[in-house]
Amino acid sequence: MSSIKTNAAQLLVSMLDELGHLTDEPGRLTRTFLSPAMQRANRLVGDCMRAAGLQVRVDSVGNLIGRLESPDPKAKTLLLGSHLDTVRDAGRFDGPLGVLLPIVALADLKVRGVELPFHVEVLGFSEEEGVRFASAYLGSEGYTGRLKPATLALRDAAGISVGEALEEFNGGKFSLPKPAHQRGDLLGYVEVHIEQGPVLEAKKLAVGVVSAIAGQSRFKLTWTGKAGHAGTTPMALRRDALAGAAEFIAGVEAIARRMPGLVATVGALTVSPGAANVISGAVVHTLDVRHADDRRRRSALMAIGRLATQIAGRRKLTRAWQRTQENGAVACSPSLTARLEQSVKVVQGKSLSLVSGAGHDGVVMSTLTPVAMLFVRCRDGLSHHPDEYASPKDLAVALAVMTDFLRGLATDYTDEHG
Ligand code: HGY
Ligand code: MN
Ligand code: MN
Repeated sequence: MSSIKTNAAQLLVSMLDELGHLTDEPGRLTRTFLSPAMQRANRLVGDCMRAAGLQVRVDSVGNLIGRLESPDPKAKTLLLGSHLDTVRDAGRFDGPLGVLLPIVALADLKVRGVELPFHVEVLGFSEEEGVRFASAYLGSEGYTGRLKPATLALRDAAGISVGEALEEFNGGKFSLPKPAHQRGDLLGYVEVHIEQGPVLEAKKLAVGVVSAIAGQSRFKLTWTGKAGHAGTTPMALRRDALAGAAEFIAGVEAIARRMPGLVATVGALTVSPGAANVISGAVVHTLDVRHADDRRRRSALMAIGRLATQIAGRRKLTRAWQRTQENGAVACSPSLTARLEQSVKVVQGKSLSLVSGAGHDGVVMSTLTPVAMLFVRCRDGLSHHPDEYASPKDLAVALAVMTDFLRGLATDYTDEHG
């Protein structure tokens, strides 16, 4: 690896480390939509973008956008990026890697005197994980003009709606944004992301390319029974919301275990009134269901719906479903991916194509332009955890792939556009 590459990788590692300290929750890494830590992250990464020669702005949905203009004002634009928000108690790579790596790669090309014939925008999306409002992709939906009025009504734990949060962020008024670009102006969107799975590690590869991103459905379920005295209410007379939810959650897991390729998760649950000696009257929990094949995901959702109806009937509970997210599986662009694959082969000798079980901003960006993703090996496939880790050596490989990809795309572009 050339010395610039190693220095560049070391610079990337130090930027990731520094960004990894910007949190809303002391003692662990948590950055959520429009939070103070997110705004500090935008300032820090914005400074890195400026240092690399990019013009920096923040849009009305809180996305950080760094633009590097080509000498040709009529040139198309290549989009690179990922998200700057995190899950709760997160690792420092999921998201930020895909924002910081392109910045370092562009700075590296600048040091080498390489000027790209197309414009480049590096995007730091303001909300991909869906932690604060249980609805993911608010940033990329804003950037692509796909933020829906219904999304503005979603409320966080403090009862603040998306719309109110955006009004406050924009000095009192907010209107749904239009797409940041027209489809014809774009070359595509490329996202670098840790794999968040075990495949690259098992294959002893530093990087791989993504063929498709699994579809996902997310819900908020509310079970309502009847609170009562834990000591005096006979078991046969109870309408215990928590017992019903627990039976449902175990049933969902059994359905997922039976269907290959299906994953289903209940990650957050609240009980009310929430006292040791009170039978729970209401439970609210999330449900996240994913599969690479939309038909299989939908048939799993039917089975899960039937299970809920059966449990609610037998236990005399009511249940309400609120769908907070629905994304079909997305195939990555064959041509952009082939270009990326070529660079992987140049740097790593061989490539590997894999499906992403995790969702990514590429799902939403695919509605505006062709997408491609580069996956980077992460230790034990661990993510959404503070021990998430990608080695400097693998980051150097990913950086070399990105710079080779940009140069290769520049050659293709010049051949095509003169
Ligand atoms: O949940 C996901 O798949 C991603 O990490 N947002
Ligand atoms: Mn994530
Ligand atoms: Mn991510």
